[in-house]
Amino acid sequence: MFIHQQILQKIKEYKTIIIHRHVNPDPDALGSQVGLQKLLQLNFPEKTIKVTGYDEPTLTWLAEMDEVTEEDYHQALVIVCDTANTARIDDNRYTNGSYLIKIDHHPNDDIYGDLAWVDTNSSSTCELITLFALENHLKMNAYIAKLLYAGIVGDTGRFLYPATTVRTFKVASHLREYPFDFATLARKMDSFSYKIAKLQAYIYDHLDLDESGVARVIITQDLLKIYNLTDAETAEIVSTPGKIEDVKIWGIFVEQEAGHYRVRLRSKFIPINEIAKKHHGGGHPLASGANSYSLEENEAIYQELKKLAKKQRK
Ligand SMILES: [Mn+2]
Repeated sequence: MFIHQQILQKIKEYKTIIIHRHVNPDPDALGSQVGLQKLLQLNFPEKTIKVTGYDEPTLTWLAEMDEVTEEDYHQALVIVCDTANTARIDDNRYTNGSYLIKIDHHPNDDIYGDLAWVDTNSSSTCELITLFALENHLKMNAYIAKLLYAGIVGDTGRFLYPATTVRTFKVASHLREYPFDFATLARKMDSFSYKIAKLQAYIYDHLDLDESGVARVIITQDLLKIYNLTDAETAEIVSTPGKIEDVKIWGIFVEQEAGHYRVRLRSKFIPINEIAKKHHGGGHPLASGANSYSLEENEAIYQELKKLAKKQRK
């Protein structure tokens, strides 16, 4: 039996289903979580299906979370979307259900759940949820299509990143058939606030770029305060250095309130996830995250990236 059929069978067995996703949600996390919720609500109106986690203020225009009680988890099926490792699951009550399913597209380094659908060739978890709907012949509507489309656009950088495949376009074209307000969504996902524009200007102005194409920028807590930004909002500028032709690998070091640095690593060709793993992180070969606990470690990460770029040039 195919995995999407196995998942559907489990869904049919449970009266209550609670869907989680990762902390610091992006459109793919939120779109897959709430897209799956709305899909199941439409197809199984007799079931109770809830979503849980923190409401990310910059994404409430897309979807909002439910009130989920302890009792809700009693005999419930729990599904976690778009989350590679358990430490990143938003709302640690995910173990309180009777059965756990993981649906994701990140490398499966942390194997969890009673059943897992992990497809690292998928552009996004929203692509997987759309496939799940198509393969199982489930009904869809405009809002579900909008949520799933938003996630695909988010994770592919609007069909720019190499994970964008023929299947991604097929799935996206299917979603586009539904009458959601495409123009508004496209504009929303392509625009940023004035304070983000200011932060982008800062990044272009303060980028350290070496001759092998490795760039870094450090965003301190003071800077976040000056621009009135949260750590979550800095997600919007992760792709900014990559727009520069000369930049091949880049790291964005964001100082956290607790004092350490969250490091977002990106690369155009050379895999950088081994460096992320070495520094308390992981992720995709070309898009990873790490954590640094000192200025020395920030420097070490930058030097390791440079070494990697130089080695590849030879
Ligand atoms: Mn994703």
